[in-house]
Amino acid sequence: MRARAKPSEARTARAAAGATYVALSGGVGGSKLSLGLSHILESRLTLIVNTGDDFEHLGLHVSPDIDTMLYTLAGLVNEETGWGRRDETWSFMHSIETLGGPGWFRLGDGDLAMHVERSRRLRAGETLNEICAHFRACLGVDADILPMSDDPVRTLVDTDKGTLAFQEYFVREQCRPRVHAIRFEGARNAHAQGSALRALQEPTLAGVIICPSNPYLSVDPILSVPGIVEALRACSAPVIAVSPIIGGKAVKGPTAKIMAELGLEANASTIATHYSGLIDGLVLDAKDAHQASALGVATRVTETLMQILDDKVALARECIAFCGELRLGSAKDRARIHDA
Ligand code: FO1
Repeated sequence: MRARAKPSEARTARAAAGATYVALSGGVGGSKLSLGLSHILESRLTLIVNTGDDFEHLGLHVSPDIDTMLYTLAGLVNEETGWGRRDETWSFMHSIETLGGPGWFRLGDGDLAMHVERSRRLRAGETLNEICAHFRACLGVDADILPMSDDPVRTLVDTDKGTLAFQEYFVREQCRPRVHAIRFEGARNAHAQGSALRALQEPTLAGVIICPSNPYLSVDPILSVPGIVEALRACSAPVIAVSPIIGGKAVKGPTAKIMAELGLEANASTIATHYSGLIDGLVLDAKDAHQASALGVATRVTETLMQILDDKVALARECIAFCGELRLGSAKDRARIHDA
């Protein structure tokens, strides 16, 4: 458990203004819980989203995790893939492949508009965050969606096939190469999103939730931006994480495979160790209940598999309740220390 102070003014502010929450998220997995949270919290939710997967493709700036979040919260996402738009058409991809262009990264016709417009605005001098706020307003999304930084941070994967940019590893190579290390180029000189740091300092902040995104590929890039870890450690509210591992497996994606390749056991204990010093609590799946007492951090056991909207909202409720329990616990601890 991390050490931090929780001033009583924070409790008063939360009660008066309505509790706010911050969530850290990558793409598909994290956006599911974010959707559940947004159903309950609406504009009281701020999402700090990974941009380590961003890249330039066909001359366009593509921000996959931001777009997955926008589409998911706007009700536009392709439910089958978890990314891209539903009811998409693919004329552009067919045409570009006919011309001998790259077909490995699929940009649907509707989705293409997002990348063209984002790239046009970036060239005109707008920041990634300003553009994201504009798209959010256009799509009617209440929750605040913040790129972790406006500066370029790029996830690089060192593999047995050499160093690959994230999308080369993830999409082009289908996560097949063996991973030796993961790096975040540009992180050291990046500035954390100012509004993200402010959201973490709000006296109304009632909890921070690290979504069940891949800790190594999707959450670590956010944590690599200077100032984010410090703000999490200093914030007055509990920080919790939801384990992305259920019964030794990842729901989707390469989390368990990467853990094995990095010499780590794919279980809740490894996740707790990964986030140790940062989190006050870990949410585990019922399948992993037997591990709960040995993790050295407060735990909440529940169903974490999110298949339908009800599952996403139910897990979001559990996270919010867990944050409440941890706030209460620390208030009691303080009272005990005070009484002693
Ligand atoms: N994922 C794929 O597996 N194949 C694709 O062709 C692909 C295209 C794509 C286009 C836009 C976008 O916003 C996301 C896209 N994704 C694709 C998903 C993306 O690569 C990953 O989900 C994230 O980067 C990992 O969080």
